[in-house]
Amino acid sequence: METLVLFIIPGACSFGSQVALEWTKEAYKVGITTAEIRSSEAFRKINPTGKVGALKDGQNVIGENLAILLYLADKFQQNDMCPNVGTQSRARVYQWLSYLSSTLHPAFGQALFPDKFIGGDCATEFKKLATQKLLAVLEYINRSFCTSGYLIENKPTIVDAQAYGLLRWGRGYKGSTPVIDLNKFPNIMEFLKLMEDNQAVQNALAIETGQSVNLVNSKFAGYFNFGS
Ligand SMILES: N[C@@H](CCC(=O)N[C@@H](CS)C(=O)NCC(=O)O)C(=O)O
Repeated sequence: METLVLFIIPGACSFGSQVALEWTKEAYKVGITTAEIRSSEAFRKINPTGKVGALKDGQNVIGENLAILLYLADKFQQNDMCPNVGTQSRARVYQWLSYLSSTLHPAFGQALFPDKFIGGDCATEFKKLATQKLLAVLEYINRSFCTSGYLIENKPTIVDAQAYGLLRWGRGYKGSTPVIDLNKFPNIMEFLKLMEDNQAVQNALAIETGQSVNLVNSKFAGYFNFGS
């Protein structure tokens, strides 16, 4: 079997898919993309939108993190990263993955990068409204955790992996000044810490930042060489 390859940007929404790959216990590589790579013909064959995450599994190529997470959960279901099909918990997985992708991700995008949406005099007002919307979304998430501290079950699922990758932006996107005060959301702060106790999350963070020498129980098989 060809080694799985996940294409990412450090600090981006591809993080949840990285954590899920760790949970598969299958050998995998990570391709750290640049804008140039993402606009190349070769990459567009893997994900025509030019975005990360994007997964290559032999002849199968998958774009959209929601789809990658479910693909991995289905293919490697023995690894217990997702509740069984037909259960209430599995339905919650669909619900949450959809909410994270359709609502939380764009809410951060609009609050963090208002100038991608509007210029001139309206930009300040847009940023204010976008930040209010983000706060409302975070309030909802903050009150949605189970007593376990996770979103679905008493152990982390692919939903928690994806939620972590996005919610960490509340601390500041890639080291920038935070656009909101995360202290207003104590359950989210606890959740981020809880996830950081997870070995797969620690491994994925190290791989994302190019520090893959300190991995524990990981099947990471190295960085994908775009020149080959
Ligand atoms: N709906 C997509 C969103 C993907 C997306 O927007 N990815 C961003 C990173 S968070 C990206 O690839 N940005 C790079 C670019 O636009 O060039 C998903 O959840 O997979």
